[in-house]
Amino acid sequence: MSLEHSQDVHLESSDTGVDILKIENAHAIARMSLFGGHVLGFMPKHDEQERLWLSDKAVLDGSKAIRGGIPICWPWFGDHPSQPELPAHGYVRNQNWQLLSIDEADEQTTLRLAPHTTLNEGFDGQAELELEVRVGRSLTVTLTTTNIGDNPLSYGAALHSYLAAEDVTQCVIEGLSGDYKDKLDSGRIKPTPHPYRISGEMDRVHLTMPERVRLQSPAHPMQLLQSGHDSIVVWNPWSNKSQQMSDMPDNGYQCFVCIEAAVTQGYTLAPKQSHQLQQQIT
Ligand code: TA6
Repeated sequence: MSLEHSQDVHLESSDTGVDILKIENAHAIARMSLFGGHVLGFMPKHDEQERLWLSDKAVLDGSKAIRGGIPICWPWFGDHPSQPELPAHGYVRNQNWQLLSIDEADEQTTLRLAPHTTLNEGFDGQAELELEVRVGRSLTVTLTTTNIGDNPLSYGAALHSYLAAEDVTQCVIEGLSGDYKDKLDSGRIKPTPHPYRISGEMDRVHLTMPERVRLQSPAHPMQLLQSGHDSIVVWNPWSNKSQQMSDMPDNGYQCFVCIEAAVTQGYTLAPKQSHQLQQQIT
């Protein structure tokens, strides 16, 4: 189905140079930007609680990645492993995506999108990339990478979800265990804290792959189900870093925590093989 014939999906605005789609059905309201293939918001109708945080200083003119929502990090996570001058988190969040299809069913509205190109400096793989966004009582985001070349390819990725919180210090993360790499302490390996509270800057790569993680908060506990990941990243910039980011309010750190389904250790695809990275937010 095309946008012109859709009941659930409409072009809400494009006056900032970025096409914003509004998706509404009986279960939820969501918004996404075609720039970056970027989910901006998801609000179930049963509790009318927004699940994603979007910076009110986010740049929505296509000149830089959008701060908040669910940035798509691909084909690397974080800094490029050998070319640190290249953009962090790869390049597909910084380009226009094409809406491939819309499917409208009783339970959910499903959009499929693809980036303008998967080729750019820093990655020599021949890949197809597709994003599926399912809006229903839950939000399910699936990033599928397919190796269409004749050689193996390795890549990294993340669904860099900014989860909304009224007061992040009132939140507790449940479901993580084992060790994590502390990116704020030269990648030192440390044990997961219990209870897992957010009380300062954190940038952690948890090396376990729990399917289910919960973000307990007074307003609206969230359940995160993920698959295809090799790690879960937990990030909050806290106050100093928030003040240093022009697209982040000074107190922005109080209103979100990133809990990301990620491929941070590298995943290798044989020719013609596909891999799916998925996160469901309820
Ligand atoms: O996912 C955590 C992280 O890698 C942090 O190191 C921090 O850089 C964050 O991503 C945000 O990155 P961005 O490039 O979107 O500002």
